[in-house]
Amino acid sequence: MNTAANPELAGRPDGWWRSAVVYQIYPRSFQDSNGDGVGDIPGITSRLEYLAELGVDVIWLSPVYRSPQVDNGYDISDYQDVDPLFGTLADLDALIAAAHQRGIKLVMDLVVNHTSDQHAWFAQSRDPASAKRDWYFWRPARPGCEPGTPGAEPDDSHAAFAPSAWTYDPASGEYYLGIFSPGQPDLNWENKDVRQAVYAMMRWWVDRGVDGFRMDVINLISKPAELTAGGPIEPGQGSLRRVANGPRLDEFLAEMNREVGLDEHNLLTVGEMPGATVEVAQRVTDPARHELNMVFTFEHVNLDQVGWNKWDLADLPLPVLKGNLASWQDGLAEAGWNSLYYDNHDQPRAVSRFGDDSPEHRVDSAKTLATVLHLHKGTPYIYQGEEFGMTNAPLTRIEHYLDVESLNYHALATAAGVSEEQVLRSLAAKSRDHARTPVQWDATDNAGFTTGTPWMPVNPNHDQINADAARHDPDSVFAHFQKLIRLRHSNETVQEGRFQLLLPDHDQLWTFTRTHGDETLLVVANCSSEPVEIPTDGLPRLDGAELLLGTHPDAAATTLAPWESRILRL
Ligand code: TEU
Repeated sequence: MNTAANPELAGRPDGWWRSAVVYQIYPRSFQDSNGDGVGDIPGITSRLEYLAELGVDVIWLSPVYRSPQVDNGYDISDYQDVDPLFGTLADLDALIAAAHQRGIKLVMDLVVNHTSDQHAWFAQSRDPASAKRDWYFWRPARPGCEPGTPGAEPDDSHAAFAPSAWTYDPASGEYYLGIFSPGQPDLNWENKDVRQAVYAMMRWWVDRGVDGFRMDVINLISKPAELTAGGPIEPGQGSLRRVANGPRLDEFLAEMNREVGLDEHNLLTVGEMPGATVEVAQRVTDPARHELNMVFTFEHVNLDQVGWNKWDLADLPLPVLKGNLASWQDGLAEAGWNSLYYDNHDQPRAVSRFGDDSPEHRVDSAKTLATVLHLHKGTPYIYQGEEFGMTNAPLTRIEHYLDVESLNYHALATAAGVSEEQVLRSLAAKSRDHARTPVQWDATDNAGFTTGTPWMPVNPNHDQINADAARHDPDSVFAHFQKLIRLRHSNETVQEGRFQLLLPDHDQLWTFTRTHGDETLLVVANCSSEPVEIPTDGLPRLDGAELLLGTHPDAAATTLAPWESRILRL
């Protein structure tokens, strides 16, 4: 049941991930090594020195498995091979070894809520007589409807990236479930052979030396009774929310932990959980339950939308954002653990979204946003390019977009009569494509990303904003991230201190304390583009406080400059 002894495992002491900083790589956009315009694994290996210089402990590698790339690798057709687009298994082994040599761990993305429709399991499942039929969700047409005709889908659920969650298969006359897209059929976790096949695959990766798993939409694996009961489905308005946090979620996660030896081998485990509440996270991350180390909440990245529709834009007042993070800090204060992030491959760039990406304020706002996030309790995640303040891209026409989610939204919304202008406004604010422009390594034509034609154009601002410039500037966003990472590594209060939000209703200041033993740290951050007087009410006395890290030179001033932040020891 457990993995073979692996000498690499020696490097994972109990709870090591509590003081770690993780760096997410989206391989397609990180570094190309062979001139085909797509980032690849040898490209990542060639940049390890950069990551070591930044000081991160762990790489989370977005999917490099074999895939038809319907959703850029989140549709896997072979879990135990590397897609030729990204290199070979040998390249991946070499990356893991080279990372380990530098003391950097590597966590794989695990996408097991669904496979690709090109996976061998699904190919077999298309045959109603196959034992694999039950590995996916197959259902007849809606009673009284002609199979395959419009409106005959088993229910009205939309897929995240397609009009319907049900795809008709003419050969068997039935529909299969794919809550993301037709190319991503959902696995049936009720079937224990499915679960055992997933665990065996995970053990194979652990034996190969990986240090953990980031688990894609893992809170969707236990489907609601209306789906698992097997009979006809009540037609109704479907949403991702309905399939989240199902009845057997904790049971499946505990079983996976046991069968793969996740805790036994001190692997880092983080579950991506859209629709998870802090109560779900309390259960899942309670160490006594042996499920996962931490989860990615979506609450804070869904605050600038109306309801469940990310394209329906809403203003986000600072008290709402900081209050939400504080509620997770409080909720997981006793047991459990937080993950901390603003950015990933699905989100617009933090400095454009929560900061001010104008030339005047970009650097300071990127630094101050980082100060705030990295001083919360939990494991911080940095998304490639965030460490030197990459911004959203100037995507103004539908032709500029490549992502399946954006294109599907554009098609559906315009067909439903939403104006082109409004659709483009939503896309410009929220498209996942902002995160996926190539990393801006330098000021040359293709930003040092490729010698060929990049699969997605580089952001034209790479002449100003790039890693090379940031590394050579002691006042850069990059230098600030380095200091924040060093502070986390060296200071126990940053790692373990109790969090308390101060001035919760202040519209511009994000202030809180972290307390551990005798030490109290105070963070005061001006999250606005205007100067702000530091209030005397509601904050501890600042005289005599020691500045651990600040964004501006005059750290004694009683007025904070726009986007100025200070970390003080009281
Ligand atoms: O994302 C899960 C998820 O909920 C997203 O689809 C999210 O709703 C959307 O991106 C917000 O705009 C994960 C992966 O991170 C994402 O890249 C995949 O497309 C998705 O699962 C399916 O595997």
